[in-house]
Amino acid sequence: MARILITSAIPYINGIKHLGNLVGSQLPADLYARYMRLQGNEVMFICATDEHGTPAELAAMNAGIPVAEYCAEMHQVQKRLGEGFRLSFDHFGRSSSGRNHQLTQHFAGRLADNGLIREVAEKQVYSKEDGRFLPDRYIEGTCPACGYERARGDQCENCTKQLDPTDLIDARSAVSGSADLELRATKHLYLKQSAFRERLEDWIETKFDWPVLTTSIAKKWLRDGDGLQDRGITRDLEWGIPVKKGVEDWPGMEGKVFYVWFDAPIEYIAATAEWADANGMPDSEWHRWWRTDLGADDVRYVQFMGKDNVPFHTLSFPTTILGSGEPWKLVDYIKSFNFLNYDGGQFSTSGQRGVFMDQALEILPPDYWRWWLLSHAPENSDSEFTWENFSDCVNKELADVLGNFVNRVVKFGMSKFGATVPGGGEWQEAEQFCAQTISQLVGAYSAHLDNIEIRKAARTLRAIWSTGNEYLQAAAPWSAIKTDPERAETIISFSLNLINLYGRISSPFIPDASAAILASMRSPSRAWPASAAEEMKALEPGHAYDPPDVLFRKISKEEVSIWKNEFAGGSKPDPD
Ligand code: B3M
Ligand code: ZN
Repeated sequence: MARILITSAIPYINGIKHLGNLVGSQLPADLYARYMRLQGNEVMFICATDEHGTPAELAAMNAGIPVAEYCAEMHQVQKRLGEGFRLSFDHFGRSSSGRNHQLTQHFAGRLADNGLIREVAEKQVYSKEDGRFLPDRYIEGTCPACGYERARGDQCENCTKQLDPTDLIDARSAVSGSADLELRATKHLYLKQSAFRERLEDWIETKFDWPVLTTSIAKKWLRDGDGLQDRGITRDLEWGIPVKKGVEDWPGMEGKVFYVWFDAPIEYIAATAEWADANGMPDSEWHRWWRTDLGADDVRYVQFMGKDNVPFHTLSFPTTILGSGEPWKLVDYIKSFNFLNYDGGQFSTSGQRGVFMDQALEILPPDYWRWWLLSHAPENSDSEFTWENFSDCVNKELADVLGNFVNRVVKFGMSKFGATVPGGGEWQEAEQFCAQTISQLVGAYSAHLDNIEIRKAARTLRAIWSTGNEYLQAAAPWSAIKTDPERAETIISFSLNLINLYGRISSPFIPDASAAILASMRSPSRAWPASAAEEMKALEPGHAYDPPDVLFRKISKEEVSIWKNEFAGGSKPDPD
């Protein structure tokens, strides 16, 4: 069996994520991790919170609490919500961990030793009252283009114009409000990404099996003259990983921290070390996932992320890895996603437009969301959430097709034959045909999951469920029982086995309903069926089962109109 390392892009700490964020990395990564485990592979599934950078400091400032406290709290909140959606991480770490400090400083030291970091002298805004350099986002003033009075030093939120801090009229510190600002000379570290252009190009060229979305973004950045510029990897912030060369101080870099995008991907490695620490394991346990000289040479590493994160994972992070000159594991496959829109616009965190993870779980169980989101994953283009589409999908596919099948078969079976699988006679043409169709579909379903083609996998699973319904409708045990009770037994026995199969193969999409099905069928195994045809005889005559609770309820028109209103958001839609 194979060893699969899976990472999801690590969500920013500054607030609860919306469903668009969820379907862009964590949820599809979970689908894949669950499937790979069912297949009997050894899986390491890693995620974390991304805790550094100006957004974290600003969010803490708004909340009026120290940033370390804010991050600790929000980490717990995000961890709990992940559990609520049944995200089966082996570890959900924190980019502010000691492990990440140590590894980030280690990588920076290696890159410096290998001549891949240069120091650049710059002039930067310094606030005398705050006693610190201010990052661009910490400077506020009037936009020279539109007159908006709260424009930031990097961009005007009102007219979207990109700005330099010196463009602002009446510039002041966003920390203290002080206008006592001056330009001072300072130094920053730059990572010489450009030195890796050819190596990265050659590497991407070999990835002919990657999604076009991933390679097209990577190639665009490699081609564009300014795409692969050397990048500043230090910032003037208090919260972050102090700039050090390994364990040594870095002269001239006092008071500076690494740029959040430098340390965030390193957290994939650090979180695996955190996992080993949390379980009292030695370093060798995480090394065997990450160091090709220490056991990771047979690991397949798959990353999941939104399209906006692709350049950092195809160019910057590989530069860190390759530039270290050490045998760290490089990614083997990158699955990226377009954006999910919300009801005719965009999700907006600041405008509270759309459904956020906490709200979603307050109104419906996780399987409802998982099924809709995954079956509409924005793989080949952006996709859109509407309440009508969501409720239609849940009502038809989960309640009518899957839920109703289980319900009808169990109800009828229990009332006629009691709580055990009936005997019946030989399979007839209807069973042969259904079994054959389902075997083929399960094969296709499995192939789509292997290829991480999520919509195709969902479509095929839906077809597997429908095939059962069509079979039951045509076989009509409720008619057969009147003239040929043994025939009715055969049909119910076959159908109970179908239910059992559904429980086995549906769990990557809908883990709770699958667990409920398997528990009620007292299923002898939870693993992926080696052969679907064999599986259709797994529950033998006389095998006892229990009636499951209602698996899915329907969503009413009234609920749709209430929720539509409730989640429409207060302010104008803006992209974030
Ligand atoms: N936190 C951006 C995002 O959540 C960023 C991902 C980091 S992955 C190393 O989309
Ligand atoms: Zn403006």
